[in-house]
Amino acid sequence: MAAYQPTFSPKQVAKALNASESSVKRWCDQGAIETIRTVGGHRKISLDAIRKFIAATNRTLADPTSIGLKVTPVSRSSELPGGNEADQIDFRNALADGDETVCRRILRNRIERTGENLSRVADYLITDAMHGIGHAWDESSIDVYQERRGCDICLRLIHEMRSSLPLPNPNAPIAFGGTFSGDPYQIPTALVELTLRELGWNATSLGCDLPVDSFIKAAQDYQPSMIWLSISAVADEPQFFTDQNRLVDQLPSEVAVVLGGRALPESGREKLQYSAICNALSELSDFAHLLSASKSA
Ligand code: B12
Repeated sequence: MAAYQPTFSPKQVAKALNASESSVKRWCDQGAIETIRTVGGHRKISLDAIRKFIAATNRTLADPTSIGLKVTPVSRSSELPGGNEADQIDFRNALADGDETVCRRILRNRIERTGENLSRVADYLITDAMHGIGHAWDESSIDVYQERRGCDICLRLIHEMRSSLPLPNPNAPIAFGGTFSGDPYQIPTALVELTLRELGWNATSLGCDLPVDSFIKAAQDYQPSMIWLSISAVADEPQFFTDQNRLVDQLPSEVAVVLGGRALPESGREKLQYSAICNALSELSDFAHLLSASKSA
């Protein structure tokens, strides 16, 4: 049996959306809001239908209490640190509150308004917010569940952006990457994939926690022009250096190896083999452009 769903009248929904009752009725009749008809022919709207309408139209619930929703108290003991622009502040707060709809709306609006590329907007909002959440977690001003929930929301948003891109051209250069064993950080490698896809690369993030042998096997299967390694956690530095060298030793010399990430060891970099170290997604874009240009020259 389907779970019980409370339903609301167009008048209640109008109040919640800060719209007129006649607009809500029109949206119902046009099919923009899924509507249930009672035996007496009255329109009834489920919570699910309201959620779908809000997500599809980038609206917000101006008055959630009018449909019986509690306004979740923001359990933060201080503001999240980060960028100062209104979009960044709103996105950070919505992410900490687990408000996926608002996060999605801010992200989409920014893409539309600025015309900036997806990975730039993602970096601007998502990276900033996750850094802020990390800081707040460290200061115990937000809970672990809020960080985990924020992470999942970001991954879904990145996935949606990736899905909105056209499929790579069959002749597109191939790239793959991920993180080594012991590195559970999913967002950075997903952002690298998005960045390269947007540049027209056939890029695949293989995810996290991959044994070096799996990287080597993937290199044989993919025959890539580029491999990226995202480094957010290094449990055992000597082992990391050994694994990184073992991987590169197995690659044909024309494969570019790109390293990046907050935990890339500062010292001992001369022991690593790489084509580029990128501190930011914009640096990766520049490098990928150079690489494509040199291949087609
Ligand atoms: C989410 C999170 C986790 C999650 C990750 C889950 C997941 N599914 O991904 C989990 C739960 C695993 C986790 C665990 C831990 N975490 Co944690 N975590 C974070 C948090 C809040 C966000 C990470 C993130 O996604 N950031 C967003 C990404 C996009 O930002 P980024 O990493 O800076 O990446 C950018 C660049 O570095 C670059 N980049 C990255 N990789 C690459 C690769 C290439 C090729 C290129 C070009 C660029 C590039 O581009 C990215 C976009 O700009 C950070 C806070 C922070 N500052 O990031 C803490 C943070 C990293 N965690 C921290 C800690 C302490 C831990 C734990 C030790 C906690 C514990 N006691 O268990 C464990 C350690 C886990 C381990 N095995 O190492 C600390 C690390 C402190 C330190 N000095 O190292 C941080 C900084 C929080 C804090 N402020 O204290 N964590």
